[in-house]
Amino acid sequence: MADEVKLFRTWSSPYGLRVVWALKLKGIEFETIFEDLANKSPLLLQYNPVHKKIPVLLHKGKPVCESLVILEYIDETWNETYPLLPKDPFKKAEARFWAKFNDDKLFPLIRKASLGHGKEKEEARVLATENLKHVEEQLEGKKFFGGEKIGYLDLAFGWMAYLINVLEEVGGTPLINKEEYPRLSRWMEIFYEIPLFRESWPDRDKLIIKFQNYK
Ligand SMILES: N[C@@H](CCC(=O)N[C@@H](CS)C(=O)NCC(=O)O)C(=O)O
Repeated sequence: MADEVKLFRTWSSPYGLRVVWALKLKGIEFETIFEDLANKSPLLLQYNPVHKKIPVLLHKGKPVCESLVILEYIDETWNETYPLLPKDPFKKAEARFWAKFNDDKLFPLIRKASLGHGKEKEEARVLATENLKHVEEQLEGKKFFGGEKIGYLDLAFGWMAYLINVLEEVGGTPLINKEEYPRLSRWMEIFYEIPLFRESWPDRDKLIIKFQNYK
């Protein structure tokens, strides 16, 4: 393999899948190393000694950690094919802002709204539905968060296309419906059907069991 690209990830991690999608969009060949997080490999601990988390991208022997950082690394390293981030500094800042909002706020809220219990779960559900409105607004007049083509922000939000309905089912907490979130619902359908990503979707039944166990 000319460029020596390896990706440490798990079968289900949304952070790992972001990187898979970015590599596929760029047409980069890579080897996947599946980690068991209950028994992390010495290589994972060596390459990500700070957080000890997947994903890790290894490029020519050098590790890059944190999925959003990895997306930017991929975009800058293979910059002649399929741009992920906008060129315009303001649009780039906006994309980074919403990706950070997703990781710091939205995803944790949705997990709590689905997998939490009691008052904490209900409070998270209310906040999650409020915050999902911001996401819905980002799609106004656009097919993708990136505009006419999938971009960095689509990859950051990509977990929703396969995980939201699993979390809704496990938590018994409906979050997204076509009436309140028409653009986001449509985007989730389109994203899920992208032929390039089809092979990457984790098995839904396995995900249900995984999150039931969390709960
Ligand atoms: N902010 C990190 C989050 C990555 C993350 O949370 N990875 C989880 C799997 S989904 C992990 O490796 N967890 C192992 C652990 O916490 O020990 C990123 O964007 O890469």
